[in-house]
Amino acid sequence: MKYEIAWIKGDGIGPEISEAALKVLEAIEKGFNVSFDVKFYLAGDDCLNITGKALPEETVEGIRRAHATIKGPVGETAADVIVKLRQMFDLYANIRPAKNYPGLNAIKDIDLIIVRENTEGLYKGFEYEFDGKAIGIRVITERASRRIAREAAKLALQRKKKVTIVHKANVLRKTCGLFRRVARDELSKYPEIEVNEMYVDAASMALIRNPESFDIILTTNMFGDILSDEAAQVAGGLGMAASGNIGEDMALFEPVHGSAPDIAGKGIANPYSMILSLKMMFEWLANRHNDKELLNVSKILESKIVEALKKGIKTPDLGGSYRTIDIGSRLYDLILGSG
Ligand code: GGG
Repeated sequence: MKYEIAWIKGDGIGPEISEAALKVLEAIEKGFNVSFDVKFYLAGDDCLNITGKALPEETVEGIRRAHATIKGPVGETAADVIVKLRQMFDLYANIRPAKNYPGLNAIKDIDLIIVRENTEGLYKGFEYEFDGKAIGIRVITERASRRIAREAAKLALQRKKKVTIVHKANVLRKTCGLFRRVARDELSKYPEIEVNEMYVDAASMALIRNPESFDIILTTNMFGDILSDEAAQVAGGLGMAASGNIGEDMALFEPVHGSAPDIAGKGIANPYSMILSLKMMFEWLANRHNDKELLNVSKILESKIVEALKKGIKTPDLGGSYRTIDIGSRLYDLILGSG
């Protein structure tokens, strides 16, 4: 089967890390019996400057048509691009793994997944300003809380069977109160899963103090956004952090980080976040289309990343001296067995 992939390079370092990831995709198509039709679309700050729109209709339609989407980081237009796409396509589960890979300066052992509700909370976009006041409305619904809890349970069952619900229900009594209540109710349907809960402030401390105590963190939109940067740093750096925005039958994969304008164009950005996003996409497509070859490819790609890291094939943020595109080229060689 040929998979149509919508690809948005994005802003800042997005085009550079895309080039490296595309090199990896090229090797995979050469080395395995899998095939992709990549179609490029614009979105983000540069797109806004060029076309007058941060998220043009053509991009939205391209994403709708594709089997899956890969998106690079965007800058100041995140609310008009990624936050909008999540709501538009109901990509309700933001799956953000944080785990140690060899050769990184990890703070501590970590192997967890943040399961972030992706369509509501403070990111719903209900913000108003008037008379010297700014007001934001936090929306938490039973429907969205229940389905994200179900997603957390699904993942926990494949792992250590432990879910930590992260909230701030002692202060945000109604919104976090509902999230906690519904998440607990949904998770109670899975007696084999150990469920506990933590306030978000305590969780942010525990992520540094004893990150190995977490398996699945289930949380609301903004808390998940913040905690996933922290977890990525514990694992060795934001440049390794990939994520999936998953809906019923659509998915978009992207690095967790932003567009890093300070290093854009210098050829030193870390593309592993984008390459690991590819790996997550392969896994999702494989499961969805029962494609054993692609599932195998996702495992092989991860093993090649591990091999590359062990060989010191790293960008400066990880203590290496490789350039962005060289990571793609070296992985290309490793995948095709000539590295
Ligand atoms: N600090 C990481 C970063 O800038 N991420 C991009 C971002 O803000 N994305 C919005 C989101 O994931 O909700």
